[in-house]
Amino acid sequence: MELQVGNKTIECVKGDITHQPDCDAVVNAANAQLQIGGGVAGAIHKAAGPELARECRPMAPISPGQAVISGGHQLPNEHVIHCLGPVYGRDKPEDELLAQCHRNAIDPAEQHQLQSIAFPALSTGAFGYPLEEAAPVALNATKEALANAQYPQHVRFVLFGQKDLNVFEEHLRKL
Ligand code: AR6
Repeated sequence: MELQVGNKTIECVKGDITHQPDCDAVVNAANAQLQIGGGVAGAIHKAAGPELARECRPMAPISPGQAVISGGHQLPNEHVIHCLGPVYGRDKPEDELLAQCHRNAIDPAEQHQLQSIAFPALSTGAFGYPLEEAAPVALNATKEALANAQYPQHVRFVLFGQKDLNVFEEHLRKL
């Protein structure tokens, strides 16, 4: 499902964040050290190869809400934008930090003039943010950031399961 926001589009799909070859960048649900982890970070580092962790080392550590950009290495994408989402119940206020992640991920896309970026549902796995709460925060922050930027033109949210996709689509309709 896709929503037109001004001259930009926000799309929600079911899929794997490492299989988005038509996007200029994918967003990593990173850890503070920007090293291989579980979930999205595990899949992205595995697909990108060990050079990704090597490139990221000098940029670490990052703090909740922050985003940094690297090359995509063996991924089909030119760049990876690494975001550290808030740990639910620990990094507060969670909603503001999660919104910051989305705004801060769009900043480097603007600087590098990237047409399209793909986000996973940041913080909703190991970091415990309930997906139903995270979806409106992620979508609203993205919509606002896109309104103030020239790039990216297209943002895709890649959800791992049908249930998660349904929740994102429900909130996308309300935007
Ligand atoms: N493609 C798309 N979505 C995925 C994929 C995938 N390949 N794999 C998992 N998801 P998580 P976080 C979904 O845990 O909560 C790591 O260990 C998953 O179902 O990757 O921000 C890092 O090292 C969930 O909805 O990220 C950090 O320490 C969402 O992506 C920590 O976990 C995010 O799950 C980050 O935790």
